[in-house]
Amino acid sequence: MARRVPDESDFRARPGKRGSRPRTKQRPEHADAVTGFVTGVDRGRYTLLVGGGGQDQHVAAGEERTIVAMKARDIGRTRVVCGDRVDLVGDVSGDDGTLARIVRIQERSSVLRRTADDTDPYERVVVANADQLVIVTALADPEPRTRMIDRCVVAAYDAGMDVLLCLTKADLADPGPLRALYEPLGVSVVVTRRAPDGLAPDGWAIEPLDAVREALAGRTSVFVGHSGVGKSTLVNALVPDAQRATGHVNDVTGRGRHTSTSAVALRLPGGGWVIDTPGVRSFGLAHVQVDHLLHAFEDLDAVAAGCPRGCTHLDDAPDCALDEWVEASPDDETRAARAARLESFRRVLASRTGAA
Ligand SMILES: Nc1nc2c(ncn2[C@@H]2O[C@H](COP(=O)(O)OP(=O)(O)OP(=O)(O)O)[C@@H](O)[C@H]2O)c(=O)[nH]1
Ligand SMILES: [Mg+2]
Repeated sequence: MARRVPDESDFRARPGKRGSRPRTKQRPEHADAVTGFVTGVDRGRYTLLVGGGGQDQHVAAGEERTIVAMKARDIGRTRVVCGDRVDLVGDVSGDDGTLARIVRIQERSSVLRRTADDTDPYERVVVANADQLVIVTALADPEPRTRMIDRCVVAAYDAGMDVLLCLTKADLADPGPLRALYEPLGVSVVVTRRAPDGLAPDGWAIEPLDAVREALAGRTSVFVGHSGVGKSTLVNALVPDAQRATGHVNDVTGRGRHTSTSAVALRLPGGGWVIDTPGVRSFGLAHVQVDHLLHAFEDLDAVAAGCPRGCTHLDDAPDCALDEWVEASPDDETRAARAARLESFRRVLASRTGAA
């Protein structure tokens, strides 16, 4: 419900009802509220973790239990998302059939946002309080799209999150070229594959997991990427009782089936959280400031310092230092990599400024 400023009618029509509608005064304090960590959201019902041994970054000490809650009217339309820490009142026992109420969202350390496309004014908060964005990209099936990766990088930098690029399905294609494209940007890269038949006891396993585990340990990481790239498969490999449903990639369209439909946070053995999210087609950046874009491309940012004043950095920009940087490549391989990076930067830039 929208907050409303009281007007004359409030006072005339309801004399004597003083104090019954504290619209602009403080809301009830809910001093007895307990803290919960949102692990899932499904049609107005929130799954939360309450209590715990005090070892977890998101869960307060106390007897750990999973409870279900709805939003109280106090917080109006504000979206509560996976990863949020909230204050809860009402029945917080977690017993079957009980429903607690979320009365407050605690301050968020980070907010990952996206818009449907670059002109969409409506920005969605995807998850809260994550410190690392894991861009899950299949090396094949579906084909990798550097544009998507670049855009996720921008969204992560904009949200103040670190980036990990996880290249899956290395059993199907060589990770070399993508590695070469992203490692110079300072993005950490891990590569996983389906283990050859016979290696895994039940016939199907993802390897190697050590580097992935190390990169995720103790942190709150959100997995994003196109449908079918293997986000849920990887989560299942990392979290033994995750039981996330996984889907197939359509042979004809090369697209996944959008198997996962809502974000879910799962605790990693040994500490830390992973948040599995539904596959997205694109990552709209309407909410990102153009000025911030270049910062997300560290290598280009340094080069662009040599651009003429007011340079747009677009294709037709005269004397843009980024073009000179490609020209000055020491060999063909470098030239190809630089040209590809510049191209993807310009694509994002052009779509943000409407020049595309
Ligand atoms: N060959 C191969 N296939 C894989 C690998 N990882 C996952 N897959 C397959 O890719 C398909 C899609 O995997 P999912 O884990 O459902 O993909 P997702 O990213 O969670 O997809 P959405 O939930 O739709 O966003 C499944 O058929 C997996 O078995 C891999 O390393 N190699
Ligand atoms: Mg999935």
